[in-house]
Amino acid sequence: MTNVIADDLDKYDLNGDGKINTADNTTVLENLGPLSPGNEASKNPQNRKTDLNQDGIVDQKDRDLMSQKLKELGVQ
Ligand SMILES: [Ca+2]
Ligand SMILES: [Ca+2]
Repeated sequence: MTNVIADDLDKYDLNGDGKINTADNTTVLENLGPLSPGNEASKNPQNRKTDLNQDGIVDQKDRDLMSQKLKELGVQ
C-alpha cells in the first residue's frame, strides 16, 4: 500500500474513489480543454478539479502534474 497524504488525495483523486491511480489520469484526459464560463464542462466541479494548476485550462501541464504524482506514488 502506498501512503497517500490527505492533501494529495484532495487534489489528485479526481473521481473521488479515495485512491490516486491511472483512473484519475484518465479523468484528466477526458476533460482536456478550456474551463471558460461558457464551457459546459466547467459547470461540473469535478472538471474544475481536473485543472490541477488552476490556470483555467486542462492541458499538458495538468497531465504532467498527474503523471509526476503517479510516479511519486509508484503507480504504474
Ligand atoms: Ca481516484
Ligand atoms: Ca491547468
